[in-house]
Amino acid sequence: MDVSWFLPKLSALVCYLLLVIAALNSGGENGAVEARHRIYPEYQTLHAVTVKQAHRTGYHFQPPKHWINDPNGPMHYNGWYHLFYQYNPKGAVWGNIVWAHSVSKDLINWQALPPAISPSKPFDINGCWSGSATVLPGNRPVILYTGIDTKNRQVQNYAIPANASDPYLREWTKPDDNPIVNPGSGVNASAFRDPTTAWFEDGHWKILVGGRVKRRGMAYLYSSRDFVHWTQAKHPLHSVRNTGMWECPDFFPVLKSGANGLDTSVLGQGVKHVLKVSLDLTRYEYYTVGTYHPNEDKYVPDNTSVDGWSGLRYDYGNFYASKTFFDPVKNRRILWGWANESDAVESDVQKGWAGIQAIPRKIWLDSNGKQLLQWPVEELEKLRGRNVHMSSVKLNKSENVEIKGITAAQADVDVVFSFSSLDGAEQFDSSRVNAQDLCSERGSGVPGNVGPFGLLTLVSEHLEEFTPVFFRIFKGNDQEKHKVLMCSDARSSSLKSGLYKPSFAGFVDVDLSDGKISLGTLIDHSVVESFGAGGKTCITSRVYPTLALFDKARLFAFNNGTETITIETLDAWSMSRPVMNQALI
Ligand code: DQQ
Repeated sequence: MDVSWFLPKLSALVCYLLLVIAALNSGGENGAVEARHRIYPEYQTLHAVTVKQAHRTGYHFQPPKHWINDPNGPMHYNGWYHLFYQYNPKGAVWGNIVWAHSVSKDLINWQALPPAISPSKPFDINGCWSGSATVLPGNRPVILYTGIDTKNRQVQNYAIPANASDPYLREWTKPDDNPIVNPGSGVNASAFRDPTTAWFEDGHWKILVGGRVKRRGMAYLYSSRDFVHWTQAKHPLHSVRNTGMWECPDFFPVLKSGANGLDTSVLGQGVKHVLKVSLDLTRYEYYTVGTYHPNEDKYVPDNTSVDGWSGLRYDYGNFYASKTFFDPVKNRRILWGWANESDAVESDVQKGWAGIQAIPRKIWLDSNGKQLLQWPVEELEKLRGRNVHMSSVKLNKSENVEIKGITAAQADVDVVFSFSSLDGAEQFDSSRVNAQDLCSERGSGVPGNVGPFGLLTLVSEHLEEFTPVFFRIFKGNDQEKHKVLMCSDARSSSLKSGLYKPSFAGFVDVDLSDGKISLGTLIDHSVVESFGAGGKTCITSRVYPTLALFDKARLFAFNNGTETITIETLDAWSMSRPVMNQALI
C-alpha cells in the first residue's frame, strides 16, 4: 500500500498536536509574555528598504509598509471613521507594536495619522496591545487597551484624546492612574488581554477581557461606575473548557429581525447577543448567538449555536482578531478582521510588508436566528468601474466561461447560479464533519453531480495557477435536506513553494428550494474574499500567484458536475484604487 500521501499529513498532525499540548500546558506562568504571534528577533527591527508591489492589494486596507495585525478601537466620531491597528513601525514581522491610526469619511479611502499609542509608561513599556474604543455620553471617546508592564504582566489601560476638538483625534493621553484593571487573584497575568467596547447598564459600564485558566477560555467581566475604577464580577460572563486562551472577545447586541445594527448598550425584547472569541491555539475565531442576562451577569448561547472548536465562524479562511463597532451614521454594525499572510516569513521580509485588513463588512442576524449574515459595506461599490454582465449562460459538465474585459486581478464579482434538479446529488456522509478535509479531497477538479461549480480566480494564462471558489451540493439526512460545501482552495494558487496553501472551506446553511445559490467574490491581487449565499458563509484566502499577476490574471466561471448549472446573472467590475493611507498633512 502506498502511504506516501499520508505521511506528511501525519507528521503535520503530530506537530500540531504537540504545539497544542505545549501551549495548553505551558500556562504562560513562567513570566513569558504569552501571545502566539511568531517572534523573529532578527527581523523585528529590519526596516523595509523597498516595498515589493506584486502582491500588494489595490483596495484593501494596508499601510505603505511593514507589519500589521489586529484592528483596534474602530469607531465613528465627529464625522470620521477611525481605525487603529497593531503595527510594527520598524519591520515586516510582529514586534515593536504600536496603535497605528487612520481616518476615513467612507471606510474605503483612508488617510494615515501618526501612531496614537506607543509604549512609553511603566504600564505599557513592553507593548501596547489590542483593545477597543467606547464613545461615552457627551461625545467623549475613550480607548481601552492592553499594556505589557515592566513585569511583563498584561494590564488594561485607558487613553483619552489630548484635544477632543481635533476631529482627527491625533494625540492621545495615557493618564497616570493607569493601569485601571490589574490581573486579579486567580487571573493568569500573561493571558489577560484585549478589552472590549464597554456597554452601559443599570448605572454601570461593563467590559470583557479575554483570558485563560489552564485549558479553559474565559471572558472576564468587569464593571465600573466612572470608567476608571473597575471591579471584577464574581464569575466570568462566559467560559468554555478546552478552548485555550480567548483573545479579542467581542460582545454585542443584534436585532432579532432586520439588518440594522444596535449601539453596544442596547438591551431588550427584540434583541439577541453575540459573543465572538479568537482562539489563540488554532488562530481561528468562533461565535455564538445567545441571550444575555444582565442581572445575573451571564450569557447563555442558544442551543442552535455550537459553543466550542467547531462553532460558527465569521470567516473560514485568513481572518482573525476581528472586532465590530456600531456605526450611528448608517445604523449598522460593522466588522473588521485581520487577513494575515500565508506567505513564508522570509518573503514577508523581502516584500517589506505583511498583513491587510479584510474589507469592512456589515453584519446582522439571519432571519433564521441561528447565524449572522455579512456583506461588504455598500461604500465599496464606489470603486466599481468597468462592468461585464452575463445572464442565462448554461454550463454543462466540464464547461467554463471566461469573464473578459475587466481587471481580473482587482475585481468585484457577483453571481447567481441555478440548477434544475438536486435529485442526483450525492449522499452526504454524515461522518464528514470537517469541511476543510472534505474540500481538500474533493477539490474543484474532482467531478461530482451538483458541483463543483463556481469561480476560478487569479488564473494564469495556461491554468498553471488558479484559486477556485466553489460549491458542492450533497443530499442531506433527515434533519437537513441538503448539505452545501463552500471551498476557497489555495492549493493551486501559486507555483511558489514554501507557502501555506490550505483548502479553506465551510458548510452553508441555505434553503435551496428556489434552485439558486449566490456567490460574491472580491479579488485583490493576493486576497480572494468570498461571500456564499448572501453572506451566510464567508472565506478569505491569501494567495501569491507568480504568473497570474496584474493584467496576466484571468477569471472564469466553471462547472465540473454532471448537473447543468446556469449562470442566472453575473456582474463583474474592475475595481479602482482608493486613497490608501496617504499621510494626512
Ligand atoms: N494580538 C495582540 C494581542 C492579541 C493578539 C498583540 C491577537 O493583544 O491577543 O499584537 O492577534
